[in-house]
Amino acid sequence: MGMTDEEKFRFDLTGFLVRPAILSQDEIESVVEQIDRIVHDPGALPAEHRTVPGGPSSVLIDHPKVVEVLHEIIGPEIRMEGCYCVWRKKGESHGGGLHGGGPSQIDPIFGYRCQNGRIHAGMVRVVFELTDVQPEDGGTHFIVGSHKANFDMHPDHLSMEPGKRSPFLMGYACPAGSAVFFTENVCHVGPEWTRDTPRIAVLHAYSHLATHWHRLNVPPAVLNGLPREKQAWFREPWIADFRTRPATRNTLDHFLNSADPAMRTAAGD
Ligand SMILES: O=C(O)CCC(=O)C(=O)O
Ligand SMILES: [Fe+2]
Repeated sequence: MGMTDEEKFRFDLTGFLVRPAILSQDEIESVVEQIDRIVHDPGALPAEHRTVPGGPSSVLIDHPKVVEVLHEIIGPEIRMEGCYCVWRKKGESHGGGLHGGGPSQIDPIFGYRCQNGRIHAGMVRVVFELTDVQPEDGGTHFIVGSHKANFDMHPDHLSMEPGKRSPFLMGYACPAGSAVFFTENVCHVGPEWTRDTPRIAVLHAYSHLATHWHRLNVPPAVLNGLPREKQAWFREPWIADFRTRPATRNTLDHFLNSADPAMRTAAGD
């Protein structure tokens, strides 16, 4: 259980990590079918499945092969704070070019540290690739090591033009159903997709239980349609309630045993 020493070494060195093929063929197919409908025919879906992480895609919220990594790189108490899916056609990109990296890691939301043999990352994204990906296809790319850079990203390393790319820019090859973890502070890009068939992926953001960067954008119908143990991943961002003796800890178990709504301020309030 947990990360191997090699995975820890790799994540600390580069700022990202691929866990290949963690999803079953059935899981891949049902999430791909849901995203196809979300993008092309949302009316065919029940309201609680019309965005991720509802319906079949809810399997990704607390996938054990993801949670065990997040516990080692963020900490024991974590929450999920955002997600979206992509159906990216040839020529489309995430937009905005290479972003992140450098001294902005000082912000505790993104902060990356390693001390006493433990990684403490701030926000971590997980990309669930639902098709096979080769580096030249245009999956997420990273300027490796930039999550620990002490100087601003140098413009010479920010080009995505072929022939002018940084030698430190790295993508990945992985089979459908893989999870790609990266610290939000590593300089990264969602490049132009180059393949004829689309990039189909779900992107989650996870944080320490005490922080919250993205305003919740999951529609109330989707959140309310999740089983309680999955709603718990969207619980309010606090650690302890000192009005009780002993203080109440905002653990998953506490949420499951209480009547707290997942979030008091769901999108659209
Ligand atoms: O589209 C991608 O591959 C990367 C997306 C991205 O940069 C982000 O979600 O922060
Ligand atoms: Fe990004």
